[in-house]
Amino acid sequence: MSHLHEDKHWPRAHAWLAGEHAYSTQGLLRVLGAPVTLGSITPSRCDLAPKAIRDALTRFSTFDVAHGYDVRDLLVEDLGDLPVSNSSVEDAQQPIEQALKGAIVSADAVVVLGGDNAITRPALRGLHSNLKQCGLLTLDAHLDLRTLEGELRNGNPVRALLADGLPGENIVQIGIQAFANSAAYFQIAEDAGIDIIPIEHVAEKGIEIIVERALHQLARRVEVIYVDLDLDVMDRAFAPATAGARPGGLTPLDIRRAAYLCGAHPKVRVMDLVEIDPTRDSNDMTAMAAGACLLSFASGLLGRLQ
Ligand SMILES: [Mn+2]
Repeated sequence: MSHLHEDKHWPRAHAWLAGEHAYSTQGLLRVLGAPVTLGSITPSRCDLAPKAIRDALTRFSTFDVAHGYDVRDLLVEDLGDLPVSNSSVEDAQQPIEQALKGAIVSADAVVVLGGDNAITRPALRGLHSNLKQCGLLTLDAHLDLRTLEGELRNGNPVRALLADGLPGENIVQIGIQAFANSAAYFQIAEDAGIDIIPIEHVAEKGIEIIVERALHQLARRVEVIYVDLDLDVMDRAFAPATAGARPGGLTPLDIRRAAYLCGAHPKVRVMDLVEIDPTRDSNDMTAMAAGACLLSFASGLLGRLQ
């Protein structure tokens, strides 16, 4: 990164992720890459996303002005990427589940860098042995409840988790888009007791109230919460690197605020960032939005630890 102007008074977020931190630190955040790409219904290069997100952090500082936290006060350990970029989703299940089981031990939280949305099922399964004690909060344009006839894909991780025994009442889905889901799959959600919050409701109430309510609702039922942040929940204008984003979605600021609140909540143990194909990105805007969410989650975690 020698082309970047270096200023010792302006520490960069990529250096923090690489291990540079304040003299004394609090807590532990682990970061794990899961570059699965073969689950994508639209052929993708989501395997390139972990590197694109890490690279995007060269453009960010470590200081969150709004909350007064510097993420350099939080210890972070980057575990690197799992060797799953050429694996089928089926073959990637075990390595991702096992890696999550290891990563969560003695860490306050883990951020998983996808990869396509197929990583959410094994990552959540690695979080807790009893799915009845797990909550799932998705920020996603899609229900991800497609049929399990055929293969595990990025379109059916939530359906697979229901089949695994995750109770529908333990799932809240925020940002679901019109004309991006079918009536048949919406009926599956209804029958399972999943709480669906369409994008229109988020626009009306504001993202912070919606996320706070969802976390509160889940926290009453479960011990741990998994957050699946599919970047396609953003407006298509902000998320060119995702195949599935629709016109009329969330802004980068909305998802960053959501990530802060998730980081701050004591029961949130994992957040994933999925569906970025850097070869489709424009001006790195989707990768930068994801990088900002990683940093805001870390800032929220500092808030949690105070
Ligand atoms: Mn999704």
